[in-house]
Amino acid sequence: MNKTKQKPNQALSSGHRACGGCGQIIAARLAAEAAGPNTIISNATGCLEVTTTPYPETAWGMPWIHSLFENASAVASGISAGLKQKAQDKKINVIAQGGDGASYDIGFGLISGMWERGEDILYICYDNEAYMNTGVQASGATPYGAHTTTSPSGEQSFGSAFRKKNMPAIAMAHRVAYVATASVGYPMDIKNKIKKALSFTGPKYVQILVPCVPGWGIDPKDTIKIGILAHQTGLWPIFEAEYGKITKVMSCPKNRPAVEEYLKLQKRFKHLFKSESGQVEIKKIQKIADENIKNIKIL
Ligand SMILES: Cc1ncc(C[n+]2csc(CCOP(=O)(O)OP(=O)(O)O)c2C)c(N)n1
Ligand SMILES: [Mg+2]
Repeated sequence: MNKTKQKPNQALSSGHRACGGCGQIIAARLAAEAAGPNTIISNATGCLEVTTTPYPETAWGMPWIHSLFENASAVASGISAGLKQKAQDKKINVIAQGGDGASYDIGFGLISGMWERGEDILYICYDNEAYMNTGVQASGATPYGAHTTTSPSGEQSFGSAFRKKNMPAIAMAHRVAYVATASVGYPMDIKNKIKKALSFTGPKYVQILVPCVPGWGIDPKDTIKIGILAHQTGLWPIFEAEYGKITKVMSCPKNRPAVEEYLKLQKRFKHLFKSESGQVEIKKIQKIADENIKNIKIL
């Protein structure tokens, strides 16, 4: 255990229990730093909560609350209402955050309600594409072909048979003031987008792709590289939208790397490289990347 005392004003300090190379903890620190000290965070249950707040310790240097897996957005709504009641001069940012399971699945209804009510809250989804904290079960964000413990690869299966749900598009359909996607592969982009999001009044949604070392079966040194490849291949489009309309897109290189370059670094896709029928599945994944590029007009 790291017994170093937390430095004052450190948004998210070292000494937490996240894995070496964890994409989520890197992204969460960048987001907390960008938000600054006048911020209250409501965190869903998940790896981020478990690794940063083993009772009675905390790695957070700012007001932070955890209640349940599903209700980070409802707790944030309560905080926001309380702040309004106090009518203070200082602007306090309210952030609700959680993993993809908390955001795409179990907390989805409460997030949708928060957006409908136009709450002045930034929701951040740290998307590691499965329920990692409880042992890598598939979520609505799990991509096609990925092996998880509930979509195992084997003789009868090539991993997840379902495509990743398009949550940023769902946020846009709610006419959320600002929607952005980001990847831990581009750290400064995360900081800029969090700052920009907080400059809007009303609901904001930022989804950050965060590779998970044990869940994706990756080398910890490859987290950033994989975060970049997700974008460059076209599998993870990075863009911004305001009030339901796309305003900015991060362009991909002219010669996009093939999806194999991304897939081959991850054990969750290794079954696809073992047979000819696996190659057919890889072609389907390439098609998903090509469709993303076409739909979002990245090039
Ligand atoms: C109502 C309820 N159901 C299930 C759980 C068990 N549970 C805690 S965290 C978690 C998975 C979290 O997954 P995700 O939101 O993607 O975050 P990650 O751990 O991947 O960062 C589950 C299933 C719970 N705490 N509460
Ligand atoms: Mg997850």
